[in-house]
Amino acid sequence: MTETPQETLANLLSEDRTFPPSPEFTRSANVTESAYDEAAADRLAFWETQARRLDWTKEWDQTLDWSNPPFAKWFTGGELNVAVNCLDRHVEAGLGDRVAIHFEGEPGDTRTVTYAEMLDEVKRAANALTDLGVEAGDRVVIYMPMIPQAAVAMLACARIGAPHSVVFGGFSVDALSSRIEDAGAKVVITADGGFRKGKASALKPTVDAAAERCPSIEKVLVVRRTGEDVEWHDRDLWWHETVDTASNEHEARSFDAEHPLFILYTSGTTGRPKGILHTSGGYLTQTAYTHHAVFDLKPETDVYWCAADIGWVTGHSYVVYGPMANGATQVMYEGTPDTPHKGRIWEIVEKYGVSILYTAPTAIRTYMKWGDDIPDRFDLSSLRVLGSVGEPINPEAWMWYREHIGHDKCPVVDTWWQTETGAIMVSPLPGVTATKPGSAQRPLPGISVDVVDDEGESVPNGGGGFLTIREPWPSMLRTIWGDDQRFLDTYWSRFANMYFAGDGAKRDDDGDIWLLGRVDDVMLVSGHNISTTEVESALVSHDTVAEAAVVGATDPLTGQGIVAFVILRGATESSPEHLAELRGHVASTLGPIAKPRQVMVVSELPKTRSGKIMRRLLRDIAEDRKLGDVTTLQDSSVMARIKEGLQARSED
Ligand code: 6R9
Repeated sequence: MTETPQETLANLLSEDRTFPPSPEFTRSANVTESAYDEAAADRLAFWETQARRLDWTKEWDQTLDWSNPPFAKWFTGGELNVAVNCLDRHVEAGLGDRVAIHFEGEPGDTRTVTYAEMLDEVKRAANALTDLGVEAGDRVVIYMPMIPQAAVAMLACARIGAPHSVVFGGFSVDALSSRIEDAGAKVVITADGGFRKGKASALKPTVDAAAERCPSIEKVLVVRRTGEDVEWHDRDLWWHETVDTASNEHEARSFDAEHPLFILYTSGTTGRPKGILHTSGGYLTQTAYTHHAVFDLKPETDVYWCAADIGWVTGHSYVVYGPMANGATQVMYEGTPDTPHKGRIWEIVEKYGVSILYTAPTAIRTYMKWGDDIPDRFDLSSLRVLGSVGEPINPEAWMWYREHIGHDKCPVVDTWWQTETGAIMVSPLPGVTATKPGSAQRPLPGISVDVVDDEGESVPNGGGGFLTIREPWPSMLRTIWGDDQRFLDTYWSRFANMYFAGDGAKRDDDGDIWLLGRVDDVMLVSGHNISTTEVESALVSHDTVAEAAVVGATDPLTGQGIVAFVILRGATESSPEHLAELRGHVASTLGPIAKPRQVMVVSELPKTRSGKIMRRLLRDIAEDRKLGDVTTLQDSSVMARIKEGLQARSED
């Protein structure tokens, strides 16, 4: 067989629209072009400057200890308390009356929590946890709805140095108990339930079942949210009887910069979950800096809203730690975006005058599908920065976000990062970058990201390859909990001296970075490596398509054939002519090599809690195999419904 020379990853999509920031935005921007120069001149000095945003009780001796790579230590010898940095220091600075959280419950109940109130509750919760026997180093699992007590619980753990592990409230008994077990958690903090899709959705029964299986659990602390009946066991305590009655005096002790702050389990879209370990000083430095730089937060005037669940890393870094370290005022919403109507998100933006909105492409595509007329009904003029995270954002969705939500005046920042990176790594800076629809563009100041080929050599502009990180960064994962070897194998073995993120990427002619999806999902068609992202973006750029997911299915002729699953805009049925048109549209946008072999219309796609499409499950369908592990699906019944729908249609 002859080896055909092969690009690492094909570069098929080209985009020439750019949107520079307005001169007014640039004039008052938190960060300017000089940040890149400053960081390039001396990366470690740059991060030291950023670390000084925080209050340290003991100065560090060394900025970075990289003597035992890839096990990094940042700000060694330094000491701080993360919760004090998020709360006490703002209150001490006279900002106790500033709103920390505008809480909006799904049923319409609201609560305003100031920084002083937040601090008071965190101190009580810290005392309560200590009374339950939780000591520094002990692990606490948090399994809660999106209510202020979730943030209180996380900060109370941080305050006493007990690493938390937040498990997404939609996960099953299996997923919850395997995480409790792996972390060896002593206490679970939960709620009776939360409100979703217009009704109470119970959480406590899942914890009850998990606690039966997990002997490490000594106590379960339960917030009363829905008021529904719950079963009660000896290990259970009500939050309102325990935390509300605890003392609000609590002296916080300082912890080493490398003290574990949290473990967050990620399965990505494949495999056994990995407990990603983050520590204190470096993590808080980078989340605080990036939140300041990428969202241009003006804490006195902005109302910030990151619409992510706390069970996702985005909820850790950009709901709790980054924003609170910066003294932000934010919105927290408990429920689903279509309850009680499809304008709920925009109604909340209007109600609180949200100025910075951070959400995921999957949500943006859903709002697009629901129709432009919905956001048009609300006053969105308070918005000034829009962010995206979680997946590559298709140029079509990016433009819609810019036009229909940002009314052409808000910079859109597409932020690339991972649970493992802890904080944003690649993103435009809103006052500096001329943005391009669909591109995450440049590594942030102080971050060395590269796109390399198979051999680990940087690809030239116009080339595609693997996204890697060349230098350690403050908020990097420190290891996989309890499994250093897996940490080495997973992230540091593919290329020498580089962290490999698992994502494909390309550089355009200007050197800007475009993310192309997980390399595990890359399709090999007639000797070309084709990214799922580009084909999906081509499909979504057709007027009739709201969402698309493509997979490579074994094909006797081409190696793999591209099979596309599409959700239509405003229709559930298609015709053979329409499907042919979609295939032709991809071929004419990207070239004949990317033409899907087959297009199937579906009404839903299998997604994780953060909206990532689980393509391996779709591959199972495309290749007609038994379904693999579905434990991290946001909605585990969706696969059955997709299969039924496809069957019904093919029987027509
Ligand atoms: C923050 C978060 C990480 C994976 C990552 C990549 C994808 C996230 C992205 C993006 C393209 C972006 N991803 N942001 N892809 N553009 N702006 O999502 O963390 O849940 O660990 O997922 O998400 O594939 O490797 P996590």
